[in-house]
Amino acid sequence: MEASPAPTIVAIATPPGRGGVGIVRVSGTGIEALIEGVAGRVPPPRVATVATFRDAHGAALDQGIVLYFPAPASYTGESIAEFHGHGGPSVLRLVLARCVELGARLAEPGEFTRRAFLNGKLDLAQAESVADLIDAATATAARAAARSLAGEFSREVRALVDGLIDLRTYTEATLDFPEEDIEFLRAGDVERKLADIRARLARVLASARTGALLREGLTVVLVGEPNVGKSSLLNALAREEAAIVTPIPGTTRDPVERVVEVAGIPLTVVDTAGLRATEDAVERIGIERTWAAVERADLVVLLVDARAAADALPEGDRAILARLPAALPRVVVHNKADLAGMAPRTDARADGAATRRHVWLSAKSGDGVPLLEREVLAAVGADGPMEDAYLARERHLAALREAEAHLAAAAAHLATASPPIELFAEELREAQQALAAITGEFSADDLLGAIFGRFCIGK
Ligand SMILES: Nc1nc2c(ncn2[C@@H]2O[C@H](COP(=O)(O)OP(=O)(O)OP(=O)(O)O)[C@@H](O)[C@H]2O)c(=O)[nH]1
Ligand SMILES: [Mg+2]
Repeated sequence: MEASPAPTIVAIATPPGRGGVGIVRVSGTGIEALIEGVAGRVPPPRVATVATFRDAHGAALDQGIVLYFPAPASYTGESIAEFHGHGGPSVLRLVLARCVELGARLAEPGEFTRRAFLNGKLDLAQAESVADLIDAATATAARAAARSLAGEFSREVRALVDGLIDLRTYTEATLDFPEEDIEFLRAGDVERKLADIRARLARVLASARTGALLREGLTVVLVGEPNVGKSSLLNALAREEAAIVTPIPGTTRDPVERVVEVAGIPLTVVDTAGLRATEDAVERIGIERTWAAVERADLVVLLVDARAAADALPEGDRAILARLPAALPRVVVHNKADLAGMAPRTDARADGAATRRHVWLSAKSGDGVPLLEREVLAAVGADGPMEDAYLARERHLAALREAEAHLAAAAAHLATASPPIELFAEELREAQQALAAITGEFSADDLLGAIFGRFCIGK
């Protein structure tokens, strides 16, 4: 895809700081002279070979191992050399400088992986999963990224694309025989095939949605009137005394947050100032910050006192619920269940057209907190199996949703009395294009820049 041979690039591939081993990595065409310049000679392909790394005057810089992967059997598809030396920042910089002296230029973030993509070693979704694996916040997220890297997500997407190509080929043949088109579609079982593809797409989307949660995590904001136990609940979830707890209403002023892992998903839990009308200027600022925290919430937990009437929430709490953005998922926690003499439990209540989940628990003793964790995941649709999640990105979800919309439109065309075949075919084409963008078959340069620019250097 790139016209003239790309320049040789070099980077320190191990993290900055001191370590047992440090690696300088070089990729390009014709890098043999560079290897000779650093290590004295070119080692046999893929054999770890001990060498002394030397500067231009022959003085030793380090002693280590050199590895040579001739094109195309390498990570980037170009020839690669790796100099494994001692992991000190100064010595690695000397080896790096020697490579630059011998004609390499410093790699940009993600440039090795970008070349792997451009040379067809990885598709775009796999390339993205390289960065996601490195950045994975939890073990579950790392496993999901490894699955995407191994190509499981890409295979699913490609299977969908293949199904669509089949359907399009058939439909477009129909366009050549306009008189018989309806019969043609019926004979080809087009309706059932389309339904199959849509069902399959729905499954991929569900796995990808869970995967996006694994990658991005969720922000859960605790709100409620003063003294209901918000700070106690944060501490129970975080299993540490993160926020100050006192019997004095209005204790918390600044939001306090902790990241806790629930079922592999990183949850950022935010404890906030209790909501009430107040003359205290400091408390008022705290309350403003509570509402600011709500703006970035993926889910709100409203705490109420379990001793208040359970079926009708108190006026103040109903006002808080009414002020939350309508689409924001919420769970109501009836805290201090111990004082109300109630056992931990959950319940669902009608909330307009939707249902609202309620949990009775004791933040002080921790009884019932696991019930809340489960309800939080269910409220955002993250209670599905994690084993088949793909570590998807927002970009992938958007593409899958776009494809879903085009296929829904295609199905609607097909269901009419005389289906407009051209419009039907066009929807299929657009659905295919949206899906193909995931694996990078149609991708603009600026998209590639945005994706690879966020990688670490040396990857
Ligand atoms: N018995 C019992 N006491 C609780 C429970 N949860 C909180 N408390 C007590 O209730 C009081 C207030 O708790 P906090 O966690 O500070 O309440 P808050 O909602 O953060 O209060 P503000 O920061 O003032 O808005 C403290 O004395 C807690 O020990 C509970 O589940 N059971
Ligand atoms: Mg508090």
